Amino acid sequence: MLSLQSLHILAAAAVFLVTCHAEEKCAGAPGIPGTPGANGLPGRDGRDGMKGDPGPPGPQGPPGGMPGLPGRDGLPGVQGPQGEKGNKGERGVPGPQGLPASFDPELQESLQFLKHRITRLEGVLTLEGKITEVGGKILATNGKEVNFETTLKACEHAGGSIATPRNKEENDAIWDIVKQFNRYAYLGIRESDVPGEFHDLDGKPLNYTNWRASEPNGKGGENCVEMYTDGGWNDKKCNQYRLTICEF
Ligand code: MAN
Ligand code: CA
Repeated sequence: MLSLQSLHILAAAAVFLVTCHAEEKCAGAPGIPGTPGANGLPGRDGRDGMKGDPGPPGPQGPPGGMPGLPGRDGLPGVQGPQGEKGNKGERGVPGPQGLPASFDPELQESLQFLKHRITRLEGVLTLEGKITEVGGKILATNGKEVNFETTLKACEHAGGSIATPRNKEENDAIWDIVKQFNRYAYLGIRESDVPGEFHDLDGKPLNYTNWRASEPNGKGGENCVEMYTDGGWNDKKCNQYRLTICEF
């Protein structure tokens, strides 16, 4: 097989012969190429490569070594219960002296506005049959029938108290509600420690009564008072279900 060098020589000769063929004088044959030079010295080191990934953790050491350093703190725990209420602070310094209410036009205007508005609201509620105004009192029912204790609680919860007639006008206004619902209602009256003697819920004797004929007749066994649908009163046990009527 021919070496690479011999091929070069042959190629050069062929070119010569072809070019020479057309000319009158032919040049001599080219010399044989010299042998390749020796290898150069090795180049300088390249730049450092990128840092490699950390290797896998090594095997666990033998037991019996020193304990390691404490770990980092854990996550915070859930919030604790609210602490006890603190003591009341000291009273602040009094504010600047204001005008007497009657000389304060702004206050007077606010009062007029509120009065007018309340009057109109009362008109709507009266028209709808939700309230009855009698003297300075407002009477109202929720239409529910419950025992005496529950009536007291319901009225108190609403910011009022159980209806207590102090005169004929008030008795008639309560009677209107009793008739409208056709249900008896407990009144704010209870038997005192003296059987047959009845007081208001403040323990004061009554200035007005409207007992039905032969009432009260419970003789200590009927400690509450109900209004019949004829407007008259009967002493009655306190565990009956009666129409809730409150006064405000
Ligand atoms: C029942 C009870 C009494 C009441 C009489 C009236 O016995 O309601 O409180 O006095 O009826 O007849
Ligand atoms: Ca009775």
